[in-house]
Amino acid sequence: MEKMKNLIKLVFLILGLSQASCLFSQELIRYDLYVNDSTVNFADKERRAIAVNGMIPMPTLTFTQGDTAEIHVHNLMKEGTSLHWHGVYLPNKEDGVPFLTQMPIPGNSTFIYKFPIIQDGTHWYHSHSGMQEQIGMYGAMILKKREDDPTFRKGIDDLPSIPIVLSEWTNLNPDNVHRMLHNANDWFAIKKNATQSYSESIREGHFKTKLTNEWKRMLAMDVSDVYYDRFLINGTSEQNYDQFKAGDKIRLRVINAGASSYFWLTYAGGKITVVANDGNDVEPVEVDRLIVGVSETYDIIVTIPEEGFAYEFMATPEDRSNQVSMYLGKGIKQLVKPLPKLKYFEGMKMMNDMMKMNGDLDDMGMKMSLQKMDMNTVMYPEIQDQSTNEHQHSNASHQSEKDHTEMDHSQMDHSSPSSDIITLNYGMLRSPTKTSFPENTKVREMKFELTGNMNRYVWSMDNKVLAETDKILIKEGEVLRIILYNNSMMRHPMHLHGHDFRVINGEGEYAPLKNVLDIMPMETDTIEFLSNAEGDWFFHCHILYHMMAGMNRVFSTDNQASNPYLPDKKWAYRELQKESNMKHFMIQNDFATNGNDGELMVHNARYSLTSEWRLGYHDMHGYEVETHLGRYIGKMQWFMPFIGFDYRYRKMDKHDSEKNIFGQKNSKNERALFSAGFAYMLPMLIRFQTEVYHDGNVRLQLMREDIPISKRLRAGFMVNSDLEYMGDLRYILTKNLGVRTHYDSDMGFGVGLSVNY
Ligand SMILES: [Cu+2]
Repeated sequence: MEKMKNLIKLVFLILGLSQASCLFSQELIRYDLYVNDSTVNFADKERRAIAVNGMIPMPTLTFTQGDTAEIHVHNLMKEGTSLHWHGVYLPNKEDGVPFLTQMPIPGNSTFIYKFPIIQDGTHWYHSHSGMQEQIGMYGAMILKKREDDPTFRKGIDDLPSIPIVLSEWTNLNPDNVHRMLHNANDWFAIKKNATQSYSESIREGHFKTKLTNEWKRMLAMDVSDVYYDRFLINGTSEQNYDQFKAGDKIRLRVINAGASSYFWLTYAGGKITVVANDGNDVEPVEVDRLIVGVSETYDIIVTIPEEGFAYEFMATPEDRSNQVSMYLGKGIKQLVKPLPKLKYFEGMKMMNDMMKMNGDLDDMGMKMSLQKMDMNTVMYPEIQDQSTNEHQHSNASHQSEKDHTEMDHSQMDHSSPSSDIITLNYGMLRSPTKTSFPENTKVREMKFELTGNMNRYVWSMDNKVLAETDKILIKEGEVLRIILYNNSMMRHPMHLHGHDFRVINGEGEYAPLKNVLDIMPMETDTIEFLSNAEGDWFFHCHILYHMMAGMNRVFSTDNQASNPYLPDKKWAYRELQKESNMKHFMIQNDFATNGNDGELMVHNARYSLTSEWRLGYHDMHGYEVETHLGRYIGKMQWFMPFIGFDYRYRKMDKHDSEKNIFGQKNSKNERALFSAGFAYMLPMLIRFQTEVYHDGNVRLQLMREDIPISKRLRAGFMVNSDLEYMGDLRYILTKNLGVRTHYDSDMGFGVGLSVNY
């Protein structure tokens, strides 16, 4: 009996061993991730964050191609969460998008993601729930290439490598950031010194530029929307790697895990060699610098030129408000020249030229694509100064006035000889292997215009937010060729889940593979992907505040099997739609010597409900409340029809009724009136409003708020056909507080504190 038992044991042992040897090539790699609330102090204030295994960024997950990943997510928080594996091919139910591929992982529960690793490359992972990514839920995911892989590149794939996770931090709650963006609050511009006010424009000789800008109904322009208190490289401000010697080559796996910032990469030790992008190999290409779009990854190689030095590798956010660094090597620090401040008015002038009166962009026949012609170059002093010198030189030798547009052209083109700085663009990426699809594959073409408006912070595709569109049905086996045109004033990093797409950049069969496409204003780019995975795949802008504002779509394969993690897909899709069309709330009140007036607003992508009130103490005794419910029409949302209700009660000594400019009598003491009308945004951002009340009275009104006089001083005025008028000046003290003085035809002169949220 005992012998029998031993024999059975032996058999099991042998079976076990053979299984183990089999697993050697296909290992099951398990990670346990504990997601928990945490407190951090990144910028002089204690703030709530979310840490995984106590870390921000989340721990780096490493797998080798052929492994099976098994990731146990233990949600120790009260709120739901999720993890999305960015750039990774996997079954749809493992993709980690709440309400699209699974239900949120409830608080105090564990969810297991399990999928085979069938690719290599630098990828990352992050929460796809609410604003959790912003407060810490991002981390590197490195998929190593096997040495016996035919695409293994000696001298590249065997170099020592360092993951670099770039991110930002704000002490503000990201929900509040989102709300402020939707309310066109210019606090971030004040913090960034990018108000572009009238007095600043005069000082810099750009008064006409500013006037034209407002004539075309634009607010101050910037390359990014949010002010950050701090930028982070692997969760800190500075890192040192002093183990490297002269001649060493290091592969940096750079991941932009920022919520809304692009980063410039520069290196003190010479050229940067780009070898992979979004986890896909590219033919090595040498550059002086490159910009990493939000959620993109770049693998780059840098060299230590000499012994005795620590070479700075710097990441600078696109708005150049700060920077973070890593030092490679040991010894005296070799610094990178920081990127000089942007010339905002030059950018404004460029935008003025491109903006048509109807809010569309006009590329003036330049056929821009693939980041090849970076219009923002007009704002870069480091390139402008260089090229100005050279132009002066060439002008002198030519002795003639050069064609102006041609000059601008060469200034904008990085690869032109007018600049010595070689900047990477998508046209320079080439896959080392063929990426073309099998012949006879059916190709379906789709076009999307990227649309949006800064004033109300609505971001959409074809002027529709996700809440206004159904899933886009696709078939497995077909190629989707997608033509994107960016008709908005900002760049957008468009990300596709679960697939890589080819970027059509002139490299033919060797077109590079990516899963994020940065598309600059006015550019047209073509991407194509083979639909080869069943399920619902998100396609969205990865600037998280643009995504939350509605700039997304879902590609959905037909005849899908049911998803065990998402029993009711129809209901879930409506939840997803709601998330990308949230209501935003704003309130302000002026506590002044002559009275009290304020406004409350609740609005989403299309609708707006506002209530304005005035309460007088002296000249006007009484109060009035005007409420309007309107719907914004068109891409630029300049036109808004509305219905309203107006209530007023007041005691006036002088006269019981007044006449408006049309001679209509206006009983002013007490009235409760319904109205209908519309508002329209005129050039110079003047709001024209007309409404008819149910007693037949008509009111026309012109109004302008927040004229930027100086960095912190705002002016405004109002006149209407009831012969009422108002003028005000407000000095902004903090995000929520200002000092305001105004003169009102009813309420008289007043000074007070203006409070806003
Ligand atoms: Cu965007």
